[in-house]
Amino acid sequence: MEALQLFSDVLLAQLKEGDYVGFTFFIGSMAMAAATVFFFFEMRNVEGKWRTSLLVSGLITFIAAVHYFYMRDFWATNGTSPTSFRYIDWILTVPLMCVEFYLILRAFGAKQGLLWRMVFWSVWMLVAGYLGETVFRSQSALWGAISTIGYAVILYDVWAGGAKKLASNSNDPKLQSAFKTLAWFILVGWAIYPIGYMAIEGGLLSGVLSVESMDLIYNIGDAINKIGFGLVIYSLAVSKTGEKVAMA
Ligand SMILES: *C/C=C(C)/C=C/C=C(C)/C=C/C1=C(C)CCCC1(C)C
Repeated sequence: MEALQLFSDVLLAQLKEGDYVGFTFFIGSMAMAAATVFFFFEMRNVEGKWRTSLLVSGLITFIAAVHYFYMRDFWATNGTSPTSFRYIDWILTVPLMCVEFYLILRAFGAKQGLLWRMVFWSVWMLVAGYLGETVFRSQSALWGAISTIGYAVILYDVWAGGAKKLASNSNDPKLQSAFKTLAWFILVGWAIYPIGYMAIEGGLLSGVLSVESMDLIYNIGDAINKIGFGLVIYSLAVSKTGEKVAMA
């Protein structure tokens, strides 16, 4: 019996009553998995090049789903932040979100340089954030500021820089409005993460937020950004496919 109990303790993630952070890890893992099935199945309902965009959306939620299953168990077992899993997930999925931008802007002459620029600064942002949460946790504010430089460059690019200029060159209102929505995701949706980060001991919001709320906030951010971002692309793909069918 004892062996059996041990077995179930190890293999089955425990969800304790009132563990709201744990709830969001469970919900997150299922939501990411369900979104993945949706994006992959819908690929056959859209035309040509939009399939690649849906594929990338599905890859983003797939990678997140796998990490959420690990993070969920890590949290349930240890009651601490699964920081490494979190950042491995982000370092794969955030550059893929940059790929989504690039795929949309390619029709307006986006060069690969735009993609690499965005990928570089997103990796910068995440590496600095990781260092601030782990190795240099007592200096998390400094590393948060270094990370924010990367975030600011990306924001500049999509709101005022090269990416924005390409999008305004287009005469396609559907594309422009999808681009605009994605730019809002980066401005508002991505800003959720630094709020969670500031809950670290000694961080700017540590007096207001408990350190556990960091994971809660990250989980909410992930659901909004990964699934929401994918849905914007999905609806663009569907409406562009409709246009093509109407023309034929
Ligand atoms: C799917 C995951 C996404 C979209 C993750 C995005 C993460 C960020 C925008 C993180 C940003 C951070 C800062 C701007 C400063 C503090 C450290 C970070 C890494 C939390």
